Amino acid sequence: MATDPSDRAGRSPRRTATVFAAVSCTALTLLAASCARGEDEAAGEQDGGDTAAQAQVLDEAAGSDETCSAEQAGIEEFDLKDAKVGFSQSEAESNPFRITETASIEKEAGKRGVELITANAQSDFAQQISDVQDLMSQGAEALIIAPLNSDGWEPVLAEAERKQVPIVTIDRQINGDACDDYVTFIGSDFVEQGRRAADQMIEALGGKGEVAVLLGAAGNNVTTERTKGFKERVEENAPDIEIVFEQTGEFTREGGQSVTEQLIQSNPDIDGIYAENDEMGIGAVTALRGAGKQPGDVEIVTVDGTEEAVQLIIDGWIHGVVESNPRFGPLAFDAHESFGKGEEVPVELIISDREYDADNAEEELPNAY
Ligand code: GYE
Repeated sequence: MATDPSDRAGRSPRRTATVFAAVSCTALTLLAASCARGEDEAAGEQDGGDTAAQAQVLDEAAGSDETCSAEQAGIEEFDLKDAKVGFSQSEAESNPFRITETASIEKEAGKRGVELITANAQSDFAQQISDVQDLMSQGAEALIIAPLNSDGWEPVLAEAERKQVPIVTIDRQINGDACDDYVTFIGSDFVEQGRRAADQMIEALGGKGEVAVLLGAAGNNVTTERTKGFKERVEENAPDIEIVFEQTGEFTREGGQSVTEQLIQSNPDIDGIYAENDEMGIGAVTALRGAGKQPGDVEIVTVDGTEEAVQLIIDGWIHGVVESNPRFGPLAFDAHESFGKGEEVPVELIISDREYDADNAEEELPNAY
């Protein structure tokens, strides 16, 4: 595809995402998440893969029209099969989102016979920077990074450029120049997740009441965007819902619990809690239980889709959950494989997320993680 050499992230029509998906389905046969895979549906867990209902699915109408190729990025083409891949995980693997994400990357590397080296920064950003530098010193030729923070990546980006190591970021964004600094970002539309959480809250409260927001950790685009989408939608569609409390629970269960304990002190009659991930929502339920509240006294809406949160919908404690699917292995390796072959990869690959509520929680529980 002809691109303007002055524009390293060459523009191409929307169909690029479709091309990427088509390549994934035909050439790469390996568990392309973007395919309608009837034949895989039954296979599912048996071969260690995800069922069709669990796998990530690309939202082809979303994402960027820009693409990145090895040529545009100034990186030599490579065969992913022979490459050593480094994976840097951001947060501790106590959150099922992180456990499932790491397992998905490891499983996919195993399926493809690709050598994988990994590190976990345990929510310490300085640690993550040195983790990724270590992965490169250990010979990683391609990187998959789940960034803790969105800013502050300059030392890693400079070294990756010097060593010609392509970077695929998953689940949070690295702020930088697409194609110059990283090949692609794969993740959800977080503003849309916030809007959908707001829709659930508005429905749960009949459009009226006082709501608290348990914010995610600061310093990343996920928290900012989940907050923005939620607030905008409430403002637009539910003028009688007031957001009266906002505090970070750091995306952890303990954080969600302790912030909710404070919330109950200052606002004992709170009507709703929007927790920006399931772990904080589960912590909120523990706090509410401790305060003698009953299921349904406070309407809770969360984001992620963990088994425990979906079970809490069945138990009546959580009203609804917007999914954020962490099974990035297939798409992340597809992206590196295509890039290595010299193909154009969209600089943003947006996945579509499901939603859980009382109507489907029981039936969908097996798809939760
Ligand atoms: O929702 C949360 C985790 O970045 C999308 O981070 C991810 C979020 C996820 O702590 O559970």
